[in-house]
Amino acid sequence: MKFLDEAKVYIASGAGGNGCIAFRREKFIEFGGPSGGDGGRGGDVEVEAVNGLNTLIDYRYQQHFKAERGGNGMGKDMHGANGKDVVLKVPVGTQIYEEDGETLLADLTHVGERVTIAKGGNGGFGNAYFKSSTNRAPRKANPGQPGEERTIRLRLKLIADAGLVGLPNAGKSTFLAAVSAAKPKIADYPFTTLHPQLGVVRIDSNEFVLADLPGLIEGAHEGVGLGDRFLGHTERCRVLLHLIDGTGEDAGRDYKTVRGELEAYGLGLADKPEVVALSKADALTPEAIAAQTAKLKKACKKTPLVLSSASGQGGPEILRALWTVVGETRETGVKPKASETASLP
Ligand SMILES: Nc1nc2c(ncn2[C@@H]2O[C@H](COP(=O)(O)OP(=O)(O)OP(=O)(O)O)[C@@H](O)[C@H]2O)c(=O)[nH]1
Ligand SMILES: [Mg+2]
Repeated sequence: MKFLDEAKVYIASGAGGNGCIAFRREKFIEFGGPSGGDGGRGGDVEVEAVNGLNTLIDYRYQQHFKAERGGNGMGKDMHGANGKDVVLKVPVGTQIYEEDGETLLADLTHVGERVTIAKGGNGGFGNAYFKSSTNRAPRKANPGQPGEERTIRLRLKLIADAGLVGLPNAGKSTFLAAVSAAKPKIADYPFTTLHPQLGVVRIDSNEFVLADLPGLIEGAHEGVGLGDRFLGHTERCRVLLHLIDGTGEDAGRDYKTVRGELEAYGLGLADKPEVVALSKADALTPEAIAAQTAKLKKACKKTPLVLSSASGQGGPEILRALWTVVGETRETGVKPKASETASLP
């Protein structure tokens, strides 16, 4: 399935049906009186978060959604039918913005959450409504009210508990593949991963969701490489797993490059709890591991874990370290802060 995390959609709710002017005319019924029914209500446009979706790709192909118009009222006191609602199904984690891309209208974070973003117009009253003791034959009916039209932007921010960051080729996808059932593309060239991918990880009978993200390079915040647009997906993560390729020249420098990008992105990414690990340990001699670990320790000011996705070394320790943070925030119910200021390009 193709991945798309931003979409612009035009929506319109249904107009209300018109009220009707009619009089009851029947043999032997002298003063039948007004009998024009009311118009039906126009359909709403709603957005619902559903299970089993993880992309907004559907909204690349269909970008216009119109709810049905309410039916007009009719004679014999017949009420017009209400217009059908339109429901846009989106993945959990979708935020709805105004057209400007800055004003947040809604943030759908649970399955089944639904918001109405355009209300249908009310139907007009038929002349039966206007009858009174002084006006027994009103020739008046209301037109239905118009629906709302607007353009909205949908922006998906995946809901993962932990996010993988690092330079391209650091072994992020390999780690995700090793610890979950996800099958990300893995290859020894940079930017193998072009969009985020999720995997469910199990450790000591606990479960959490880990997201693999495209690699970051120096200048990503200015658009170099794939830029930092996918970093938005880590905004909701509770913890980041930062992998540094042990076979690189200087693990400390590589660490700082990625940290620099996290800081440049802002929105609190740099303040999130972080687990740091030196990857590809199986390809290194013990001396090289010691040297790289020392450099890394100096840069990140804590002792990095050592990982080899090939041999499995260090995997469980990393997952436990991640779970310590994820489990804690889950218990205390601390919700990762969803940014309200993020803007679409
Ligand atoms: N020897 C060894 N090689 C590894 C290990 N982990 C990853 N690699 C290799 O490193 C290369 C890059 O791995 P990926 O998992 O695609 O790296 P990535 O960080 O996802 O890279 P991008 O998606 O491009 O950002 C692949 O050729 C992997 O086989 C490891 O633990 N040991
Ligand atoms: Mg990858």
